[in-house]
Amino acid sequence: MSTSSASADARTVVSGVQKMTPSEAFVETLVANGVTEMFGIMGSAFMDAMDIFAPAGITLIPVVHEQGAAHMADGYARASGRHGMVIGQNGPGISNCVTAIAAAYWAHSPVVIITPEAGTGTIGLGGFQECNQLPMFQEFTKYQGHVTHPARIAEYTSRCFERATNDMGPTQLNIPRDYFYGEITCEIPQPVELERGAGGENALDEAADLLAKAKFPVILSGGGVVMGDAVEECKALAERLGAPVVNSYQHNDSFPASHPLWCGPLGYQGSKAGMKLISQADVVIALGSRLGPFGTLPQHGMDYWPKDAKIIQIDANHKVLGLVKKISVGICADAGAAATALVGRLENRELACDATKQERAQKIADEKAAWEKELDEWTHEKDPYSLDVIEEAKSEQTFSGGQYLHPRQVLRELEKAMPEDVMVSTDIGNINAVAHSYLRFEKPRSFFAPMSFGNCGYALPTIIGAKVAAPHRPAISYAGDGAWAMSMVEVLTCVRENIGVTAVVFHNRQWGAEKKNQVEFYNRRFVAGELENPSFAEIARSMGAEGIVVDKIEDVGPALQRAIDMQMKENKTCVIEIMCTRELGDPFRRDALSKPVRLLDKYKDYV
Ligand SMILES: Cc1ncc(C[n+]2csc(CCOP(=O)(O)OP(=O)(O)O)c2C)c(N)n1
Ligand SMILES: [Mg+2]
Repeated sequence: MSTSSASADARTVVSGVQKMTPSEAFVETLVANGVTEMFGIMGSAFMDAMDIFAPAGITLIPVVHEQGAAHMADGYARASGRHGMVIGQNGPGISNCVTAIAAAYWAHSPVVIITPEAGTGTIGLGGFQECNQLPMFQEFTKYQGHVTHPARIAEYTSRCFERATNDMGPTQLNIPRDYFYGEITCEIPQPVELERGAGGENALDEAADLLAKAKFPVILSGGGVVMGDAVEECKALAERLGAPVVNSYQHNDSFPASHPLWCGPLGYQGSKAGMKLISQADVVIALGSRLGPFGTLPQHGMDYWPKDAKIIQIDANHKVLGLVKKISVGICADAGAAATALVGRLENRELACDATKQERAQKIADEKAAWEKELDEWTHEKDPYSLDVIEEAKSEQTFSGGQYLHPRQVLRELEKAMPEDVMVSTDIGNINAVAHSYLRFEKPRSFFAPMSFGNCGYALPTIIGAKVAAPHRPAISYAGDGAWAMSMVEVLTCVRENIGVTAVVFHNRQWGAEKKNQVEFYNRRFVAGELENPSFAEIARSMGAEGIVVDKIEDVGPALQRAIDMQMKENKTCVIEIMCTRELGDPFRRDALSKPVRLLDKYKDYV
């Protein structure tokens, strides 16, 4: 990767009102906001600005497909906390980004997408690559700055940066391509940072009173704890209360897994220990969480959400307070500042739960031990479909002459072999979902899952962006064979740009997650679910990366170790293709599917 070794001069922003071109004003505003890398594919629409990226200390990392670029910007933002940048050619280059910007929106990532558009002289005439680029993103952006005059380009650019971090989500900067040219007089705005604070005094007092009376308080640590760098503050609150801490869905990195109070994630394929403990809560502190509807669905046959508990919800976005779950107190605040304010209010106070701190600690330890034991013993899925395909697999050989492996065993082996300080991205799919039970982290900004938009093809480009932001950290992506094929072209980006990542592909020859719905609800009538693939390790090698096929359980850990060595020592990308049986964990959308009803005679057998 060609990282910017920009001189101090390149990074010094011009000050005061000056004459410059709009391209210069745009690029200087990028510098003022700390931009050093952007992802995208070049195009004539912004070539005048791109031409001066290098002397400004900005590297444009060229990708294979713009969806990849926008996911990379998301991964970059999630790993670093800084803005993630994506740019592309007007029309198709920009429309290619829509899915990934939607994903970034639901990950609350401060991504700025630069969308150069058709020139003002021809807009509306149906010219080349002309389309209205604002409606495409209006659902998935916090702000859309459309440059209305070349002299205002710096102002709009700057506002996009501010809104992306202050409103926590992608923003769009739409620039008619002719507005890069000319001569303007302007001043480059200095970024304005928002200090969120601890929330209203009354709400904090009320919350502290609830906590003082609580007998079994539980903390749900959400994405706000990750984004607000508030793990230490969350820990202090948890320790004062002796409260179990569960991670909100897909935020497994919101509390250190080695901490005695950590109980694992809620939601789909989450931790039974966490679910059992939160079900006993009389007060829940949702710290930095919107309490998204998918994240607290029943799981493992347990409807664990404590319906009678008092809920204290703390979030930086006031619009999510009480939106999904009924709450007793809502606090609009920075997660860390609010947690600290609560600890302060509880400091010299006798709490109802103080008397049972030991007892509760024991209960937490027991539940965790029971869950670990269950995971150790849960070597394969046990539903009738899975048992059938496991039986079938016994008489089959993989293309490399080995055996198909049980996904759960593979996931446990990967967990054991995880390097320190690892970053992991996951995709959407059955094995990736089951992986939630096995992905544990010590620090925030380590886990990047596709969140609520839930698009297949997320993991590889996202981890590439994360790796660019944090080159010193090992970076691993997980994907099923279906999702992998959607995104694997970006291996070329890794090879071309010398970015080393490790990609684990669970090769089970099917669109498994959706097939499991056909098993549970459609009497195993499989439609369009089978995938006969070539070897993904071989494809990786032909792209110039490394590839390892794993078809023996004892090879899983060593393969990961080898790939991480390649990544960290040689910047080399390696695809680990793990041959898995077709067995499948619990289905995704039990909440949204029901057994089919057919009224027409013609379809009567399809029930
Ligand atoms: C872009 C996109 N298309 C389709 C889906 C629907 N979908 C969800 S999971 C899934 C199957 C994933 O298969 P694979 O990646 O092979 O993983 P597996 O379930 O087999 O482990 C599909 C098609 C989706 N979430 N995103
Ligand atoms: Mg699959």
